[in-house]
Amino acid sequence: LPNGKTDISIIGVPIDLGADRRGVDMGPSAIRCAGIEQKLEQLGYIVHDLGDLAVRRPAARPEPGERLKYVDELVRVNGKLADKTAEELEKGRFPLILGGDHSIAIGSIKGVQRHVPRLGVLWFDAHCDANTADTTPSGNIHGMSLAVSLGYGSRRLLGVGGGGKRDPIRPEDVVIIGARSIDPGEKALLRELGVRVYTMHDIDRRGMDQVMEEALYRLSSADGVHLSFDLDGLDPNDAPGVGTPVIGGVSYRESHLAMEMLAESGKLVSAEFVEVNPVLDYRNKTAHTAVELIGSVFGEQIM
Ligand code: Z70
Ligand code: MN
Ligand code: MN
Ligand code: MN
Repeated sequence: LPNGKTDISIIGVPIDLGADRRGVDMGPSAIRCAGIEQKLEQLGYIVHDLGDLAVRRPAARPEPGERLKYVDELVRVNGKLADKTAEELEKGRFPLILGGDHSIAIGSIKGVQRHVPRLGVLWFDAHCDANTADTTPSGNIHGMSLAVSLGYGSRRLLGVGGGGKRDPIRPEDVVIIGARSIDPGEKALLRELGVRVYTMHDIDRRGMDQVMEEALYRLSSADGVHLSFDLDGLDPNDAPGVGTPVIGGVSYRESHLAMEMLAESGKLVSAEFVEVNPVLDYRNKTAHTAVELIGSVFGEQIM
């Protein structure tokens, strides 16, 4: 059991404003339909489904060229998520957050940081989400969440969850796995900070087992690890229901191995699964895959 806990709190965040594309707001429903509660109960956990955070849909579309689209509502919802995440940890429960787009990592990580002074982050993604308002090609805040957690980005986003009171995540406590679509500004920032990015090149060359072994070794200096799992890290053949499919991704098998190794590490304190888009899916396949991966994260083994 991760961190010896027996109770899991599911928090849904049905938001797509950070992606500025409809569909991922239905991610929490899709993952519930795919049987997350039954899966976790079969594994022996006590599951508390807290339902979904309330999200308001702004009536106005962003101006063309806007660099922080829907920032007001995203700041508000992420503040609520930080509080809720911290509250569940306070009760001794494991927070399992269902997105929603990847901007929700801003709030979840801030909330976990209140309880884990030196938090490590395992960021599984085709992208690096390390843009700022100055480098973003899209204005979409889901492409900025990791930068914010590292202490880079707009004042508004950095202030989520009483931002200033906690140090940002240290660059040496972050690993990215599965990257294959990185913008020039992201590359520059990640290189400057020395964040370890395990690209598809590394996975093909060395195998997922070696990559994960090294990644977990790097994270072992942290007090605990937060898993931020963007389903688009997987190959689109295995996970077609995502907002931004990128060819040449991590396989179903490799991703399971990664989650099994993460479970064995015993370092996990919190997790989120994001960017599931049932509108683009085939028979809820991506949400079912998410549930299988969550099983592995919580200790499910083949035998
Ligand atoms: C691009 C941007 C992104 C997810 C797309 C894409 C970011 N780097 N993240 N899908 N999950 O607009 O910043
Ligand atoms: Mn992402
Ligand atoms: Mn992504
Ligand atoms: Mn499994």
